[in-house]
Amino acid sequence: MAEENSPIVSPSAQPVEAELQAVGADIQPTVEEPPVTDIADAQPAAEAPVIREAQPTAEAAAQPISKAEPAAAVSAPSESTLVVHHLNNSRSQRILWLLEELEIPYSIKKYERTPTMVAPKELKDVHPLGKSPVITDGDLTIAESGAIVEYIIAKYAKGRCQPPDSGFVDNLYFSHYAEGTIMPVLFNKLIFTLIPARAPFLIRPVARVICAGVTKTLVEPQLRTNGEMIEKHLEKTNGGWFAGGDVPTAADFMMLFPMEAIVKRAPDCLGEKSKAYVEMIHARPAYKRALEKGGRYEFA
Ligand SMILES: N[C@@H](CCC(=O)N[C@@H](CS)C(=O)NCC(=O)O)C(=O)O
Repeated sequence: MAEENSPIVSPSAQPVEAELQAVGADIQPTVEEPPVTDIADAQPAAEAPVIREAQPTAEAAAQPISKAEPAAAVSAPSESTLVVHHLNNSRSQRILWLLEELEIPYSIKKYERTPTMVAPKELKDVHPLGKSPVITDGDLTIAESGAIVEYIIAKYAKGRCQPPDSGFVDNLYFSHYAEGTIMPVLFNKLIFTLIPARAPFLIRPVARVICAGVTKTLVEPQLRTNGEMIEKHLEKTNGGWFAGGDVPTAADFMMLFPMEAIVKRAPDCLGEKSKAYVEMIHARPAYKRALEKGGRYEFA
């Protein structure tokens, strides 16, 4: 895909602040600064999706998971070993939503972004990259939201959150696509918004013009192409879950965050079905509980 050849893809695993320091930019926050909530490591684009015909209805999508399968046989909260290391305004909202859907006991340890919007250094005590989400479960520490979602579903969902056979590949594809392709595009958008705001004062107007040009000619077209693909897929699932079944699966827990970010940051790049999908999830009691527990979150 286009990203592979794009000069704007950042391969760095560093936080935005470090990246900007590396290019000699002033990293003091300014009033123009958007929240750094969609930091992603830029990755090569994923393969084209295999989109299959799937038949769920939006009505089915509104069903609580516990109706589809018996609730997980997990004991009282006090006995839970699962801790979500949660950074405000971040992808770890995905994990809270998943846990609330499954009604699994867990506790949250909260971390607040610093004034420069990166994660506080305490997160590095949990995992060397210092990013969120991270979970601990007994002796285990697991980072990377896709890995966390798969771990929780495999270990605690007791057969729930599974795609129908017909949606196996869609679930696989969109679970990986979320961090592998669409988040890097959003990251690029964020970077080109931040650079002018943090450039030395004298070159700021020039940086603004250059970055606006790159965003318009390179980043937004990619966002639009991705938005169209997502929309076409959701047309096939009739506005229901990504894997086409009656319950959300890993793909949904992964896809919501980038879709929320596009709704907020580039709404023109997402179609009506996609926006309705985000609203449908926002209306779910489990999602609302996750929001209450997680605290400040700009994308809902
Ligand atoms: N691909 C990783 C990305 C993790 C990530 O970049 N998290 C962001 C929050 S959305 C973060 O911790 N940012 C703070 C920082 O980079 O300092 C995942 O899906 O877990």
